[in-house]
Amino acid sequence: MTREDAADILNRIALLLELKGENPFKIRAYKSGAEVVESYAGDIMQLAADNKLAGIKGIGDALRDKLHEMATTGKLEFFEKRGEAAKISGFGDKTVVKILESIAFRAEHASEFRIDQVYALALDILDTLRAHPAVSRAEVCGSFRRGKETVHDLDFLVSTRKPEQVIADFVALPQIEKVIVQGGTKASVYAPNGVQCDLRAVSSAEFPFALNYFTGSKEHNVVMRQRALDRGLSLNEYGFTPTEAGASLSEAIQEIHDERDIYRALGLDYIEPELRENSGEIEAAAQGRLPALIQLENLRGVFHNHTTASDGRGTLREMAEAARDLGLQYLGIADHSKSSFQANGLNEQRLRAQIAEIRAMNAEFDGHFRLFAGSEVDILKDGSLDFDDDLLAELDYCVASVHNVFNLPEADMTRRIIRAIENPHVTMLGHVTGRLLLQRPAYAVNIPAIIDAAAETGTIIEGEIEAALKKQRAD
Ligand code: DGT
Ligand code: CA
Ligand code: CA
Repeated sequence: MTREDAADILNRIALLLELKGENPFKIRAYKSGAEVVESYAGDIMQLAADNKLAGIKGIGDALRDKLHEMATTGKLEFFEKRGEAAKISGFGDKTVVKILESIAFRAEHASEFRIDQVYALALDILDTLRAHPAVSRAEVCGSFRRGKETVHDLDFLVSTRKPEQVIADFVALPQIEKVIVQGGTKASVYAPNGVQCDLRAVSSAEFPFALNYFTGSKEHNVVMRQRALDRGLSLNEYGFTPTEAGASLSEAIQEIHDERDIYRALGLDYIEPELRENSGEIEAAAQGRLPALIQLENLRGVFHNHTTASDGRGTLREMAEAARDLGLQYLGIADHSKSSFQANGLNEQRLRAQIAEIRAMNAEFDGHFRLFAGSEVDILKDGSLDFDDDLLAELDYCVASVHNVFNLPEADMTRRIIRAIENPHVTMLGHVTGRLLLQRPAYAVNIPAIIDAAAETGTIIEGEIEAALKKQRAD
């Protein structure tokens, strides 16, 4: 093996580590090792073979062993293993690039969690904190309380007169894997699934202010603080302090017992955490025109559901029973269509059989509950649909979704989707951006154009809109 070959392997390892989001020091060690191997004045491969690399600057112990292996065996097992996917077809191959891109995407989001992945843990720790004899109030704040789809960490807040005791008991909880830092009034720890949990302990008087501050968002806080200043109050996580201009307010601000009082003191209606993103909620609260949030009891049924006929986990009957147990009034069944073969999509014959099964089952429900027969029909590359109109007309509704050829240019993808929703049988557009939370990025699509087309054709759009628009604005 020549020194160029060896340097090349070290550089490739550095690239793979980079894509994987590894520790930058490690990456740099491989890169500078490659440089040394290329430029060293003596016969570095001979030195490596003879185990005489000690003392050469830029070549640490780990690299020394690897160079010895390469010089003596002509290969490096560590790299063969790591680079398997890359080696089979060589760099530049589309598949390998895709794999590496998805590794990089995952690495980029490695410290994020879907809210459902941390929900049970958060409530479990919260219950434990609330049961603590020295704790009077406890909440989970941050992005979790704002109901974001993904969170970086869990921010717990308690009010107590014995912060040190509560912190000590918190870090000793069985739900905690590792303590990162521990102080007199706060601690940061890791739970076994890798999610970081922060705890802050404050007094009862500070609690509403800390709750408001640590719920965020940061952008919401900035505007709240400015609004307070405009009224002669300085606002932070501990309380209101009158500025010179607000000296006359010192009595009024004694009466703050919960978050509502903070908003009231600033001339605002109470803003639900889910709305605190500085996206117009403060103006709306000032004018008394905040929207009412959807409550669980507003949910009467759902439409985008799969059964074991395609890639769902429950049978049709199990799904119907679960929906009735949840108190829903109806359930739409929309299994995949035939082009989604990876999801065991239904062909015409299987779909017709399912429609008949649904009609028969509905006869059992004596009017209190109803199944709707639908399909999640693939939008093909050109915007046509996976089933012809005759079959679509037999369905109660139709969800149209993109499941393949994600890499179209934006204009083509937009045209493709608009063509699909212009079909009068299409009731809803499924997952408009194609993203999988923390797994797959959104495809390129012109969301405002899709919204216009959907409004024109009376097509419902499934979720994701807020995230998609936010991304579009950021871009
Ligand atoms: P995350 O953890 O990235 O999912 O999102 P958050 O919102 O939970 O962020 P985190 O945990 O860093 O902080 C919790 C809250 O604390 C945040 O929503 C607002 C507040 N906060 C944190 N840092 C700052 C800051 O620099 N300025 C202001 N005004 N508020 C902050
Ligand atoms: Ca957080
Ligand atoms: Ca935090």
